[in-house]
Amino acid sequence: MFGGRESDISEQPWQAAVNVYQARYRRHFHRCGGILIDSCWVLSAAHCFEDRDEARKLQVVLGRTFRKQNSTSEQIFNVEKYWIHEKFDNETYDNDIAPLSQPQSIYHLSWTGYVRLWPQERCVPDILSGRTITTNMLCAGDTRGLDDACKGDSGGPLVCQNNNRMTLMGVISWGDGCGQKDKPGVYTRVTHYIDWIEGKMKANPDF
Ligand code: 4AZ
Repeated sequence: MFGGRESDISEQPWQAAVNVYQARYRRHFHRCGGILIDSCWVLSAAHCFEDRDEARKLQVVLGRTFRKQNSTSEQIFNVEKYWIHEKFDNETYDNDIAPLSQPQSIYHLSWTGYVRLWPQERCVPDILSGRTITTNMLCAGDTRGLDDACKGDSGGPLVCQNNNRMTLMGVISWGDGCGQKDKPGVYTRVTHYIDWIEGKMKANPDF
């Protein structure tokens, strides 16, 4: 994260961390963020799993406020299976979304940046070093360059308060550096994937 303020996990209970086991060091390492969206389902970003890690090496941690600090409220789950979006494009990060199933039984970085959604007309390649921006992406940031997502946050949530409910709008995906003035972070536009995610969940009802 860049800027932001510290927030306790009880304020953002859907925040998850995804860790990967590294045999060489015989322990898990933080890979990405994640979002608990249903009792056995966590959403993350597809680019977090580009090297096609085996699902059994993945671990999801819920209930932890600090990535490297155990907490009495934490729950650690194994991952049974995960799905990288079929159309994930590893050049542009289009369709950067991946649901993980059966978190059952690390690290959590919870923060509340005051980032705002950027109008789509300002979410253009010009402000992001010419990189492609597709309609499956949305920009959010703080125009002063104070608060932003950064390395290790990918897969984590962008939530908005809507009619008194917190609504998941984005999955942290990429950016041109972190916390630069007038440069927003780029997020996967979750509303474009509701049917796709529900399809995965319905096709795998045992989770
Ligand atoms: C990253 O490397 C990353 N400022 C995520 C978000 C942003 C930059 C980098 C946005 O995971």
